[in-house]
Amino acid sequence: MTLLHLVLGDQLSHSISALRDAQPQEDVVLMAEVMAEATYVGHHQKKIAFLFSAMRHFAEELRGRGFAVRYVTLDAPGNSQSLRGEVERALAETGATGVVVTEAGEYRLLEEMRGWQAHLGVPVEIRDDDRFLITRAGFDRWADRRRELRMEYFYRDMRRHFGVLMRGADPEGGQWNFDKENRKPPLKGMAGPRRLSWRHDAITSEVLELVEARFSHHVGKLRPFHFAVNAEQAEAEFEQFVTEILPSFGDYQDAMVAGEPYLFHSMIAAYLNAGLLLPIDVIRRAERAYHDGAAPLNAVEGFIRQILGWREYVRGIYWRFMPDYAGRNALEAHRPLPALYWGGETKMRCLASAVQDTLEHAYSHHIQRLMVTGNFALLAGLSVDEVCEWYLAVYADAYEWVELPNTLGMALYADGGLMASKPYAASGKYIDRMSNFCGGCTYSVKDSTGENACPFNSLYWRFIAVNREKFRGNHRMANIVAGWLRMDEMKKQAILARAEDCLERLDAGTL
Ligand code: DLZ
Repeated sequence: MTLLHLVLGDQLSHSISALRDAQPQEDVVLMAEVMAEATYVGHHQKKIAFLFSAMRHFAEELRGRGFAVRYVTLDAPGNSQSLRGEVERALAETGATGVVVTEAGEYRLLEEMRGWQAHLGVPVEIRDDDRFLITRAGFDRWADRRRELRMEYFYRDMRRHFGVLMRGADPEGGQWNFDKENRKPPLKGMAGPRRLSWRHDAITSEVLELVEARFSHHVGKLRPFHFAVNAEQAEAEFEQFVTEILPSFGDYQDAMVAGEPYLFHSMIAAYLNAGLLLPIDVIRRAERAYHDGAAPLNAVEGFIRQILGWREYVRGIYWRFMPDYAGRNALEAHRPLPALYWGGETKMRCLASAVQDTLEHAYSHHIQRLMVTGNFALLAGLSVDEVCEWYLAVYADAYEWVELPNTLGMALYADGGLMASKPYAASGKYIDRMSNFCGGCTYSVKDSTGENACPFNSLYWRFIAVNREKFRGNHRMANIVAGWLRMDEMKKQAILARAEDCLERLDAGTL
C-alpha cells in the first residue's frame, strides 16, 4: 500500500513528522513548487529563491536516503500550481491510497488541508509539527490557567520544563533575564564580523534564473544571493555565530548601525522556520557555549529566550487566537501603507536604512523591525492589515504563525495588550540612543516642532494624545499620558500641527 508523504517548503527537516514512518521502498514523498504558495503574498524574491533552492536540495537528500521523491518544479508540465492540485495529481499518477502530512504552519493552509480528505476521497492524516517544543494543546493548557499571557512566565516554565540554563530549581546566574545588560548603544565605528557566504551550485543557479524569469516584479533584490540552502550550510553559519558572534550578541542586541544590517545577530530565523535547523539543537548548542566559558550568560540567555521563549510563545498565541486574531485592530489604525515601505524616498535616515536593508537582504534585525519600521507604523496609525502583509512578504523568515503576533500584537498593539503590557511606542530619543542614524539625518532629533523636527517626536505625542482614553486603564502608560496632559497648551498645539504636517508629507511621499 503506497502512501503519499507531503513535505511543504517550510518543513525541510529529516525528522519531520510527515516522514516519521515513510517506507523508502513503498511510499512516495511529494514536494511541489506552486504559484498558490509563491504568491499568496508578494514574497521577497530572495525568500522565494531561498525556499525553492532549499526544497530542491532537501529533495536530493531524501533521494540519497533511498526515498522515491516526486518533486514538481514550478515550470513542470501539468503543474496545477496549488498544493491540493499536486496531491490530487500525485494520487492519480502513483496509485497512492492515502496522504500523510505535517500540519501547515499557517491557519489558511491548515484549514484547507482539513478539507482535503473529503475532496480527495482518500484518508489524509495531518500530524502535529513536533519540531516545536510545545504542542498547540500544551500551550493551551498553559494559557488556560492564566489571566494574563505574558511571555516572561511562559519562558520560565519552558526553562524549568526543559532544564535549560537551570541550577536545580533556580535559573543559572540567579536571574531569569539579563535584559538590563543587553541594551548597550553601539560603539563608534562598530561593525559586525564578516559572514559566511555560499557559492551557487547548479541547483541554486537554476532557481535564481527561475525567480528572475517569473518573480522579478516581486519586492526586493534577488542578487547577490548568499543564503545557506541546506542543513549543512545552515549549521556552519550557526556555528560561526556561536563561536565568533554570540559573545557580543547580548550587549549589543538592541543596537543599530547604518550599513550594518546584521551586527551581532544570528540570522538563523529563516533556517529555523524552514526546518534546516531545529530549535532544540540550537538551544543546546548555545547553552554548551555558556558552560564551556565561550560566551557570557547575558548573551546566551538572551539568545535562548528568543527561541525557547518568544518563538514558542508567539506560535502558541497565533493558534490559540486565530482566526479572530488576524482581524484585531484595537487602536483603529487604517492609514494606507506609504510608498517608503516599498523603497520610496524618505529623508528619515533610520527608516530609509531599515527599509533598504530589508529590500536588499530580505532581513533586518529585530530592533529595526520593532523600533523603526514597527514603531513608525504604530505612531503613524498605518493600516494593521497592510503592515502585517508587508512584514509577511519582505522577510525571508516570515510565515504567518510568527509574523502576525510579532507585528499585530507586539509592534502595533492591535490586540489591545494581549501580548504586550504596553505599546512599544518610542520617540526619536530612543532611536538616537540606540543607533548612529540621527547624526546624519536631515531631521533634528532634538526637536518636536517645526519643519526640521524628527517626525518620530511629534507623532509619538500625537499617538499618546489620540489614544489617551484607550490607555486610561493601563498603569504603565499613566505617567506618559499625564505628561501629555500637563504639557503647555501652545506646545501641544505646535506638536500636533507638526504631526499633521508629517502625516500629510508621508501620504504625499515627501517626508
Ligand atoms: C513560502 C512558500 C513558497 C514561497 N513557496 C512554496 C511552494 O512552492 N511550495 C511549498 O510547499 N511551500 C512553499 N512555501 C511555504 C508555504 O507557504 C508554507 O508551508 C505555508 O505558508 C505554511 O507555513
